[in-house]
Amino acid sequence: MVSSFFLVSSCADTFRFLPTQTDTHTKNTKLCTAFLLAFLLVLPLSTSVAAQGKKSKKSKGSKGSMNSAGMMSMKGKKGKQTLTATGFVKYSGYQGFLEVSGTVGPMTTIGTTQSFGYQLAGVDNACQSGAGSAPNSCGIHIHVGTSCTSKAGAHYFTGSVTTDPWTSITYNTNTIDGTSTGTESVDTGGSSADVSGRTIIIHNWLGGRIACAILEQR
Ligand SMILES: [Cu+2]
Repeated sequence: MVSSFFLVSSCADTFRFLPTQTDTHTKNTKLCTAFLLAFLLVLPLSTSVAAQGKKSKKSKGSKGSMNSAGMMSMKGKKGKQTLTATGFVKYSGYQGFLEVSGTVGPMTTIGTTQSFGYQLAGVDNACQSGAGSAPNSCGIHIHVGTSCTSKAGAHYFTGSVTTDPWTSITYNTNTIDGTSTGTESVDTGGSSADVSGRTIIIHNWLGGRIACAILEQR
């Protein structure tokens, strides 16, 4: 490129002598005119080729990222639906004083196993060392029901899971402030779509149902 510009500038010099043309000058001028024309033709061509090269590289890159982004959003919708239950209300018909608040989730599903953390407040202080001997004592479960204004029905499990996987899923209360945090993994036999919209039920130490919230994608 540098040598081309050098040639162009030396050609320009030959044009300076145009008024006093000699044979050599005429020859040089013709050669230079041809060269300049060729140079002027080649320069825009080469720059446009280079620009096209850049363009195609760019479009390839953006196509790739669009594809991977598309796949990620598909994954988000299909395989890894994340559910959360929050805004707990007293279980329908529960007359006790316990008012549970907090969150169960994010809940993710791999295969038919739901994994989730929970951060709760206002749970039963009697659950400080975990569950007692009563059925569902200090339990934290998905139930089949889909509303917190009516009864939630039985524990949720389906398909290849034929015995209740929820009987051992319990919380421990921190007696200082009545909170409870933890993580659980439960094979319910169902997909994330199967558990979406169902109820999360919190039980007290006696096994009674005290609080309810709906599992939703938020
Ligand atoms: Cu339950």
